Amino acid sequence: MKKSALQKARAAYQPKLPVVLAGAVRVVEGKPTQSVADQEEIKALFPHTYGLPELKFEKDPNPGQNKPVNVGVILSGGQAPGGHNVISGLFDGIKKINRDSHLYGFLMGPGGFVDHKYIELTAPIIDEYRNTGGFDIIGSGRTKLETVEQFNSGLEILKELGITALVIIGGDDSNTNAAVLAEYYKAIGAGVQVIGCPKTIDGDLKNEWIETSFGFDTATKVYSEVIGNIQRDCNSAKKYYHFVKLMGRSASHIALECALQTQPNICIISEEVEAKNMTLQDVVNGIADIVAARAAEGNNFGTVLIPEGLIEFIPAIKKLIAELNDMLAGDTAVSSMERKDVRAYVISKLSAENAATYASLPEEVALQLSLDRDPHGNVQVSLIETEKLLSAMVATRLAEMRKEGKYNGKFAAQHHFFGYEGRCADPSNFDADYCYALGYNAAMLINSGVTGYMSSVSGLTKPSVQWVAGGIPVTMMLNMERRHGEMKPVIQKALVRLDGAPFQKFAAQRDQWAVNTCYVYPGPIQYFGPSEVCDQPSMTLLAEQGKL
Ligand code: FBP
Repeated sequence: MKKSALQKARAAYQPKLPVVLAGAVRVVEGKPTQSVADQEEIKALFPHTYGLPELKFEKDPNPGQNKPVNVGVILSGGQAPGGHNVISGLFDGIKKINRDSHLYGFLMGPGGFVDHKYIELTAPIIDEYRNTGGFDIIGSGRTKLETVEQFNSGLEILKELGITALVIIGGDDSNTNAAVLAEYYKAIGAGVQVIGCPKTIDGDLKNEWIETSFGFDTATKVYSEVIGNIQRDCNSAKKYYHFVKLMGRSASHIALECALQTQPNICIISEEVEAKNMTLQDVVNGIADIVAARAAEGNNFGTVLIPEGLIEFIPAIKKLIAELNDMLAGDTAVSSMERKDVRAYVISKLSAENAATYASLPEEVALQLSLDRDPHGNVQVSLIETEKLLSAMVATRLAEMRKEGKYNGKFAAQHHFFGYEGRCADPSNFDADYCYALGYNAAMLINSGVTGYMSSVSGLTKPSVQWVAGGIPVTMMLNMERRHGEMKPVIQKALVRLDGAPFQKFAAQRDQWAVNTCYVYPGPIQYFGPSEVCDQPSMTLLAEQGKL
């Protein structure tokens, strides 16, 4: 395979392991733990893995001989920069334990585990992928690992390959499922340990013990680079408003981080829209007011960042989507109807309140909500082009304001959606080091014989050599939530906290960024050079740890 010059140079990068992991380690047990909420229910559901202690590693002055171990690894869900380094760290870790250890990768996500599709990951394969982006070493998939049939089918291949530990690299749902699998294997005496690693660019798998999920750092740096470039273009031509939608599914962490890095004129935070019970029109009016204020200063250009999940956080639209999901699930009429008739039909079926919300939406969006459904029959909110929806509504609002004599400017919009551009970028030094440490640490957890733990590396705003390594029982992060009509144990999704330092930093400056032009141009990720340029963690993490 032909390699770029950067790829070749980057292959030689040796991730910086925390000092504590550099030699032999021994485990130090903390106190028994409790789940974050619903302790009685979680304890009843996880009798074998509930209440385990937090673990920390320290250097072992008298290391003994370790037996070889066969380990399986699965990449689950959306790609995130650094996945290959988790796997190379895991590989190096189990080889350090014993040179005769073997690593098997299940292909295309949990589906490969259930269907027995795998490869052995040998040193030459691993070396091809060190410090690279993507999940292509074994592929990823979104099959949910949740039934006993799947667990038993997977166990067959584990037994066949002599695998006694499985590492699942995934987000909140995949790690919840990892906890259920760990409990099941322990309960039936399968002799298989299950260890999770926190992955997702969305940044919504974090809590007191897991400071960040991997991939967030690199993805947001890539998006911020491009937003910075757009801002420079915008400030040069001074003739466009750029509406930029940013991936991140529900939570607005990505948009917030990019705003802190680039200082756009406007950044919408879905969690704030929900907390203030805003309507879509309120959001639009807020943007239009800023456009008008800028126009009054002669500035007919600007940037607007929009989180992917915005629509679902607007309370009125959330209610509408819930009713549409129920209504359309059993409805075959809509899909066979002519497009021109859909709107009136849907309005006739909805409750008065939701019909009014639906009627207020632009034609295209209303149709998207009615016609595009996923295999479960749910509305596919992520397909809605919020950036175009908002700019069209802002244009309408500005026309009204012009008539009222409140606006006298020009408004021309450009639209962008950034998501896939950042999910497979070569990991930043932060993610390269963090991921390698997570994988290596997972190997140390396996060597300590534990199950139902998430690999935890903390102290992340310090230089990587000073990071602390250990394990957190996944049951500790669980609470009960309603999913598809049933109460289920799940890891709490971390949304943007309006009382948190990252949002507070943003809120304190946004009025100034709105009217004045305070753009910051972060430039591309740097892999070689001074540490202050190459090794900075995200501003979210710095703010959360009181260092911004
Ligand atoms: P994960 O939670 O699986 O890490 O998803 C990350 C993500 O990139 C989201 O930001 C986005 O909404 C989703 O995946 C898109 O996934 P897909 O490409 O499978 O539609």
